[in-house]
Amino acid sequence: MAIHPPSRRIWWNEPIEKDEIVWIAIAFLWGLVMFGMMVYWHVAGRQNLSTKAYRIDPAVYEQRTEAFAEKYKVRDEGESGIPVAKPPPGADIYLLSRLWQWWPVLELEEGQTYRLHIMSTDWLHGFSLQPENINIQVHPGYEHVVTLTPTREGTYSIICNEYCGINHHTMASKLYVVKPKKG
Ligand SMILES: [Cu+2]
Repeated sequence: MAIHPPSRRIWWNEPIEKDEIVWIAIAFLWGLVMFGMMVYWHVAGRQNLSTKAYRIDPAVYEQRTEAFAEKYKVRDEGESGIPVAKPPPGADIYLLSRLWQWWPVLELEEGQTYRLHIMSTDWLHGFSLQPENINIQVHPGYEHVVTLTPTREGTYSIICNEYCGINHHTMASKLYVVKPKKG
């Protein structure tokens, strides 16, 4: 209770001021603009991906990823010992996220198109490709599929950008993009 109650008890029951109407209209119109921008960026933006997602049993996905890594393994990654898979151009490629790693490491060829599958087998993780700033929220139980064409050779970093527990900060990996071999 205020120290001095308003003199008119029903103080709010009066016409809205013109200024207030103007501000409400501006905010509403801006909201519509931003809503339209979501659609616009989805089509014309460079970061909002058109991903597809399918429900899948994590155990099945794990098996597929293991078979994929075994088939295309070219070496082991230095410190972590995670296999590096180098699939042929056009292949379906599999990446698995779990506490606290990305598995396997991928090596792709510049200018080739791949279908990238990503799934988490435990919690929510965030696929973030740096320094490109491509982000995909990785939900457990859903296989996310993105068509991807790396355009520049180099070593990219994959980090987890959804907090997923005590070792979240260690959940980092690499993506290698190499020039196609001639001949
Ligand atoms: Cu994570």
